[in-house]
Amino acid sequence: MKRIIGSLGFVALLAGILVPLPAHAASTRIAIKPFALTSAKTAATASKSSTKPNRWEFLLRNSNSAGAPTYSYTYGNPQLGDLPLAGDFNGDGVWTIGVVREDSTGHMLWLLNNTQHANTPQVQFVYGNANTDVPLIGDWDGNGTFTPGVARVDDAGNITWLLRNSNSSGPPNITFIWGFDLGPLAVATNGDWDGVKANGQGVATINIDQDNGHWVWDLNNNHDGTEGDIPGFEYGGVNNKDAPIVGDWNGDGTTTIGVVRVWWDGYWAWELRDQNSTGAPTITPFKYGNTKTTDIPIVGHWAPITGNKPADTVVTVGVARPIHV
Ligand SMILES: [Ca+2]
Ligand SMILES: [Ca+2]
Ligand SMILES: [Ca+2]
Ligand SMILES: [Ca+2]
Repeated sequence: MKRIIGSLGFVALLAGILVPLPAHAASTRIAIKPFALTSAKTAATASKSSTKPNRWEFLLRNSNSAGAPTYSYTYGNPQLGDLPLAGDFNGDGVWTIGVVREDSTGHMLWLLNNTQHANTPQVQFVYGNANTDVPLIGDWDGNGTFTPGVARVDDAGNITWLLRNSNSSGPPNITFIWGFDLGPLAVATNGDWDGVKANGQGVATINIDQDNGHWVWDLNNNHDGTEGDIPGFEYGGVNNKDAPIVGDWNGDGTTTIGVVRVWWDGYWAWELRDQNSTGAPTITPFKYGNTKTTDIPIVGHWAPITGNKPADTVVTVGVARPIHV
């Protein structure tokens, strides 16, 4: 999987996890990798093999506020390059954990769980190419089940989105070209930006405005190549070391924007907004997770379904932390 390194070492996300877009063309591979993975690898290299991080520890909290994790458990292995992700893979309303791993043939192996705390993958399949694609997971058809997709950038920088509607190996059900990769700090993500379930989750690119260092969010609702579904806008930026993150923070059915900011003390500060537009955070900023332990921010609806709206659809915080067990 292509990932960002770059001078800022930036991350971004797939439905729940920060994953960057590849730089264009394989030729100049500006070593792209989420900084947390990079840090984990660096730490692993510097330490004895017996103490290299060999598990992701998931620390998930049922509230967008500072405090202790509601759930904590380990799954996946950073040494194998596992990229953590989260989604509702079986459509029961609860988001759970998975990882994407490069297999021996250069493809992406998806190892997903449908229950919190599961130690072994309950669903696994191969989808996408590790060397060319950025993995995404989303509810592309709006039926409530999250399934795989990839963003593939060609040599000209055009992005092809290849989305599949079932958690199994096979061809994409939806393919379209949209967006342009502006460089190694670009980000691919997805969400239900318009709150219209019938057209499912759309995709998005988030690029840096080279003049002012702000993130520019470009959201597509409808799986076609037309521009301007939601006019581009700015939120967050590299000057504050912000990593973009998206979620339905208020449970109204619409996925909106946010950033996690590296605070002076090394903690992640979450600045989440309930509208897809420029403006201030609408949720009181809070700290959760720590860059010093190389936590990767990850979000989802972790709590059991209770029959209460909007509580049943609110997306809340979490981190994946590389540890040694
Ligand atoms: Ca589920
Ligand atoms: Ca679906
Ligand atoms: Ca939609
Ligand atoms: Ca919302």
